[in-house]
Amino acid sequence: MSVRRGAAVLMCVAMVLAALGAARGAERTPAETRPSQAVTIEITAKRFAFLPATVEVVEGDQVTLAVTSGDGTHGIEIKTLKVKKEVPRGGTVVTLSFTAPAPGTYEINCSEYCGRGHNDMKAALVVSPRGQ
Ligand SMILES: [Cu+2]
Repeated sequence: MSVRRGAAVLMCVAMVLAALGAARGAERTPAETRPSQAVTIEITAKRFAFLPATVEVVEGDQVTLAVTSGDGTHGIEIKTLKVKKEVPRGGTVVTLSFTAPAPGTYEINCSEYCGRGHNDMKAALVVSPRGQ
């Protein structure tokens, strides 16, 4: 086999593999994905908890947390996602927006010292896989 011919054969193999890959990708789309959604979840921060304590979203969703304080100043932070906002006293709504990351559980914590229970003031962001 000449070098040239060998190259042509390799090219054909590559093209067939690429076509197979594309076909497989197309098959997978309807079963495993649904369109991402914009979701807004209201959260109240109050000494020393967040309500709800579990926030459930789906991977890839455009999530907005609308947070208000039920008493003094708090903060809301999801360290893994590098998002953080202060939540002032007086009921002002603070929004925190992000794209829901890979499935798993992420800790939400209070980022402003608010008293004795501050270190225990946590909630969970639970991200489930798409298409379920
Ligand atoms: Cu706090």
